[in-house]
Amino acid sequence: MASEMTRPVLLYACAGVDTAAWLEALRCELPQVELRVWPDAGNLADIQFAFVWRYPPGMLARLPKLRAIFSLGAGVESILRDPELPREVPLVRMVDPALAIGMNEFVLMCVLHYHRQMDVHAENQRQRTWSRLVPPLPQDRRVGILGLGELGGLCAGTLVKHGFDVAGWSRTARAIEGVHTFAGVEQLPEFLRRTEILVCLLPLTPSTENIINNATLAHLPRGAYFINVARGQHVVDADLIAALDSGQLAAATLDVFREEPLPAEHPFWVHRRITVAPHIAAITQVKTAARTLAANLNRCLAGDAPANVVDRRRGY
Ligand code: NDP
Ligand code: OXD
Repeated sequence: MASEMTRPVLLYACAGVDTAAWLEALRCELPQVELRVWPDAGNLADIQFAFVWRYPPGMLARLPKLRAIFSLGAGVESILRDPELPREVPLVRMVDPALAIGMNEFVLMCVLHYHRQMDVHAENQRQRTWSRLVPPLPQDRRVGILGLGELGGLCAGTLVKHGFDVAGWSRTARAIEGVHTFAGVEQLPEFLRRTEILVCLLPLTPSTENIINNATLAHLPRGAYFINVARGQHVVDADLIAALDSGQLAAATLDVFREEPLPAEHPFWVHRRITVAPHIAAITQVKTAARTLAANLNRCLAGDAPANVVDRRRGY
């Protein structure tokens, strides 16, 4: 094993997660690496790699020998907002099997919930109404996914396997077997017009912020459903509530919010047609993600470029 002097140093600077579990897993996956925990970082010039989530902005700019920044999460908009984010250092986002499994399960669960009209049955239960509704066949149910990347692409494929009529929208043209694909702003209205259950799985960028608003919601067929598992800033909250109150939307499941935790006074908590989940659609799990991080860091140590580097120009 390399001596203490020559061991590469990884700085751990993650907040809001189980740090003890992470440190144990990282020590196990990366025995050749010295692990330091912010703010107890020692000589900052020793640090070559950083693993971050909700870290203090400006911190990374103080690490002169930084070679790569690894994000604990898949969405990196908060890191990109750091005004002092080192420009030349690759920023790597989390692409991990457990995240994909979690998102796939959550989206499938929500789509099936609305497809089988469980929201209507819940309301009927409150009214003590026995009503045996006949759901459409899945091939007659049009589901649309905004974002066809690691997570959206997987969810689209799963919904196809369950027999749904699936479409997806991305920035550049994509081909996924069995999925009707649309790309670019000019094709967004056409995509929305055919979408009865809309799922948002876009990254948050200047082009996607506030994308769910009065104008876009108006393109959906009346009585559509909306599932947001991306970021709260994709949605104009007041427009979403107006669409639910007018019947343009039948119901929505929201896993992400502009402010998290969702403030106690926020109207989403008590809206009859909104289901709130506390940002749990897909959770970065220590067991698999530590291994993913280790594999990527080892690529760097072997002189290769890390996988899943964020394109700073695109913003994701
Ligand atoms: P990817 O980067 O793999 O995919 C992003 C997709 O969005 C791509 O298909 C991309 O298009 C498309 N896209 C980006 N910008 C635009 C645009 N302006 N117009 C149209 N399409 C666009 O991301 P992931 O699938 O890994 O993750 C998506 C998001 O999910 C994350 O950014 C994060 O915010 C959220 N997330 C939420 C979690 C939760 O628990 N709720 C957990 C994990 C992630 P193209 O294919 O052309 O590049
Ligand atoms: C993520 C998230 O981006 O947890 O990974 O939302």
